[in-house]
Amino acid sequence: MTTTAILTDRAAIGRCVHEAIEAQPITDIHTHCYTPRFGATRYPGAEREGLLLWGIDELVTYHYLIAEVFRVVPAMKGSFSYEQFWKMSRPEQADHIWKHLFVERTPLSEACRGVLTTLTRLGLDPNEKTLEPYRRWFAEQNPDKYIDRVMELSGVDQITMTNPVFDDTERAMWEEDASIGDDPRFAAVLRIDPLLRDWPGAVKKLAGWGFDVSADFSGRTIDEVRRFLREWVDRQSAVYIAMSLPPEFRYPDPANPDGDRFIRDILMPICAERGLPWAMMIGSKLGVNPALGDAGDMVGKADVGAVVNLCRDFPENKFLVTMLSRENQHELCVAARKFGNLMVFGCWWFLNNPVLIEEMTRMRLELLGTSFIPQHSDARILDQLIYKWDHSRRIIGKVLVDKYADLVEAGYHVTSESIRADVARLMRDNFHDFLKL
Ligand code: RAT
Ligand code: ZN
Repeated sequence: MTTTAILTDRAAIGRCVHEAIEAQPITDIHTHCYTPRFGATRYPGAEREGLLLWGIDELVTYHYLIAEVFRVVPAMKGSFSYEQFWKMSRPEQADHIWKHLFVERTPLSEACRGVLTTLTRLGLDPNEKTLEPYRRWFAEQNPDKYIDRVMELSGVDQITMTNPVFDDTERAMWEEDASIGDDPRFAAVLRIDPLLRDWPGAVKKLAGWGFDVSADFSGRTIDEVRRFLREWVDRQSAVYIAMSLPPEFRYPDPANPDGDRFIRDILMPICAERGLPWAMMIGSKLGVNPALGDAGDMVGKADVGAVVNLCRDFPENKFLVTMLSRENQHELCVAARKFGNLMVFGCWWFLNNPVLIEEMTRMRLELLGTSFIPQHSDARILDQLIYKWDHSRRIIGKVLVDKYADLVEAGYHVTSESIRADVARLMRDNFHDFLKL
């Protein structure tokens, strides 16, 4: 096939899209994976000795699967309790989940299927009745080299971390040695949820860290919180600043003048000064079932109007936005048609299922052309990059084939060159270009 070949039939388009999407390196714009210097899970034994989670026990105890196991072994009076589960060691939890979700039942859910895809792509048989054979295999891997293998299998060229500065363990690691984030395979992101989710609590912490701040914004508060953000953006070499926000998030918000003030007088000026996007992940209701830990969060419909107001009122700022509710997706796409400083990204968390990825990708292509970022992995466990991208790539490819076939029918000359350029935009370039704006 020459680079300028005009593709006229669906089969040729299918082959070309498939080749392009397999060959295209992906920049994963939101994960919870870490450089090995943050410490990693250790095998045998699956002890957590740091923040980089990987291997079979972590894969099987992913919080999406913890939620699912409590559906089939519910925590009801007289039977298995949440406390019992949390008292188990990680390998015991993994054995419990494997038995109930993978051996005694067919692992049909997307989170279950993900473990199977990952094992298969690693060259392992996903039909084992116990986890021991996998544990032996993972015990032979070196986490640092294993990162390369996972990146090669998933086709990811850069993993974007999430670096919550209000997390005491992680903050201490950065303070001890800021070069901990230096690894060309990774980029850092400054995550600051408490500054909007709990302003008084965040101020208390900042005061404890030596910043001259007050919850009522008096005195030097504005300058000092700006100094805090600058210091951390620099320490982490952060590529954007991120927050997960509740469905109730509004801007402006007459009920939350502190939030408005923080955004207007602190966050927006710092992001503009440093040329950094504000990534807003909106629609997570935390801890509706606190007993489930990380698995206990819920989705709620959010207000796209808040994003519209921000994009209009701060034209010098850039906004990377994803929303958790399916019901918000259409309105968010329409908002993106109005503002070049709004980049819609990913199918977040409960939307990271084939049926919804397909629907959202189709809708975004129809409303936005290729000017969006179709997916991020949200991998919490390194190995998940393999399945999250394997599954998403296939769906994005399928939707693209349909769209190119429609163009052929409309008389347009679709070429292999333009397909490769579109795929590059979607899977990598749109993100980097947006950072450079
Ligand atoms: O998808 C997830 O694993 C969630 O628990 C969250 O991490 C979410 O993606 C977030 O970044 O807050
Ligand atoms: Zn996340």
